[in-house]
Amino acid sequence: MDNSEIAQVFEELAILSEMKGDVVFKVRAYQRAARTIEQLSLSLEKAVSDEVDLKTIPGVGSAISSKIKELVTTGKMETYEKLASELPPGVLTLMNVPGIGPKTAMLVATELGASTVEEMESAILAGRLSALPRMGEKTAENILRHIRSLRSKDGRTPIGQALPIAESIIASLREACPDVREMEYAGSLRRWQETIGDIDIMGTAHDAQPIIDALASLPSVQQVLVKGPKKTSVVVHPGIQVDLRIVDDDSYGALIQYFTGSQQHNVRLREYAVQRGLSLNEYGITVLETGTLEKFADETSFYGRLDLPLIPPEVREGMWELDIASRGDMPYLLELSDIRGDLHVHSNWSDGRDSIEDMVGTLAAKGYQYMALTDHSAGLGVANGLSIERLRQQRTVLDTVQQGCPMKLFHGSEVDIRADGSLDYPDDMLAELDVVIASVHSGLGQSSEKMTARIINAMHNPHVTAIGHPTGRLLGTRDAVEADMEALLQAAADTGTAMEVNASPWRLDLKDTHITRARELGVPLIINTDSHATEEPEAMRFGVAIARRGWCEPHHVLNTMPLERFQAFLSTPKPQRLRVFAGLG
Ligand code: DGT
Ligand code: CA
Ligand code: CA
Ligand code: ZN
Repeated sequence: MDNSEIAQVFEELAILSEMKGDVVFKVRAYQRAARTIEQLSLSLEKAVSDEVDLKTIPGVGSAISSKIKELVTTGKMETYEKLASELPPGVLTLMNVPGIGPKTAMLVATELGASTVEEMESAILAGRLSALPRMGEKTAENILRHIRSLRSKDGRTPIGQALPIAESIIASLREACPDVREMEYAGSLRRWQETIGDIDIMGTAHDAQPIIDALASLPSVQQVLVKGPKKTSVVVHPGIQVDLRIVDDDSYGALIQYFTGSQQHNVRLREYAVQRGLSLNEYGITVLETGTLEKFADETSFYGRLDLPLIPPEVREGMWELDIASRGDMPYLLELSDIRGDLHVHSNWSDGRDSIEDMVGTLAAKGYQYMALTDHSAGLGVANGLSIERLRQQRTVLDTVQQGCPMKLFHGSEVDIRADGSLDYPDDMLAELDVVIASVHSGLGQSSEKMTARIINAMHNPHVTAIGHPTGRLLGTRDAVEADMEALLQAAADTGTAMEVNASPWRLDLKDTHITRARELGVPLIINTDSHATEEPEAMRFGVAIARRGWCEPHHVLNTMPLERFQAFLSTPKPQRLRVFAGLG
């Protein structure tokens, strides 16, 4: 147990003791001990084993000294355990809400029986808090406001918003504290879940305090919720909670593993470990027989200790990943570097912001072998869709851009699937195009029967390469259309139509579970960014991650094909082109 862990225990002891209603000097003594221990340069563990008199340390009297000895030698502290067991469960959790001090947390836990923030919220909404003495309507409202400010509208933030925030925080902390060694985001963000409850950041450094301080003083921080010696929680603009933890290098593997979760994955992994006589926690792996705690500097060695390969974070959902990994069957999941092209790209010829030249330049710089320019069809008269005349004109422009461009440029269109299932360009026009992405953009409220038939009808068109953003959802803004996904995927397999994984983080459409099913049915998947500006091709990483969550390997994804094979795929008539996709012809 290192000094910071000991300090943490005293920090919590102070809170518990205050809740219990202990005399103030006792509470202060624990707080002071926590701070002193954190600053200490000598290791308390070593000091105890060398029988150094701890009372020589400023702020450490005989009571604190014996508590430290107890903690270091037994790993436990009776006073702490006793206090924690006397107090209602969850009181420390409730204090994560700003404005909730120890007294209120106790009151809420005992009088309202709430042990989680959610339970507290429902109790307040039911008017049970304002009914308590010394509380009242105003306090209740304030607490509710604080709970809400901890969350965004529906309680979760789309990954497209959360990820850049996390990345910029990490970059700022690294810049402010050159002492930072490892630092990365964990939790749902590292698993690339489509929405994020809060941002968890883990790191290692010789000295945690400057990093904790640096986070608190970032301009985007609205509120500091908790500030301990090794961890802190803050709220950053626009109301997203960030939890930061710093440990020593040799514990990082266990830490990042624990806080990457998912909780369900960790529960399963713990069961798996116990069967092997091992117990897991955020500090390491304990051999049950001897009580020895083994530490792990990285996740590979952590999983390795359990005779498992490193399980990719994207599939740590407590589903079947442990069975697969323990059988030695963990597949190589698709990576960003496997992607060879982007086949849904707009320019300022329709509703894009940037020119064809700029979009092509950006994609070529990524090292892609091919791309498809797919501006909108004219149909709705919105999005500045291209008339047949302009579409043909665009082709000649693209031919010119192709000169001297190292990347193959396919001419395509994102053609609208009309309400009746017909397409927005006649077949002879579609036949002139290399790539046709067919998408639904209007009449989104149709019944499931109508919508399913409408999309399947488009799949039967021999020129339709893929269905674009198949469910039409916008994360947190617009629900998916009603449609029978199983029927759509089956029809895609039957007709040889690809299904798009739209990588825009506001769409992620198809989503992970659909991707799994599509893969099982042999439906070709195609990961596109639907870019409308030169910064958007960057979104490919979201598409790849969501495909990894669906256990995609490169051979499940069309645009991992080298150019020649992709061209062979396009030039083979549907549905026989599936044989090219399957590597059979
Ligand atoms: P979120 O923030 O709701 O999007 O989801 P997560 O997965 O990021 O959850 P979070 O931030 O509460 O905790 C991060 C990880 O830490 C979580 O995936 C697993 C681990 N963890 C946290 N609390 C517990 C716990 O009480 N039990 C277990 N087994 N794991 C926990
Ligand atoms: Ca989280
Ligand atoms: Ca968290
Ligand atoms: Zn579209």
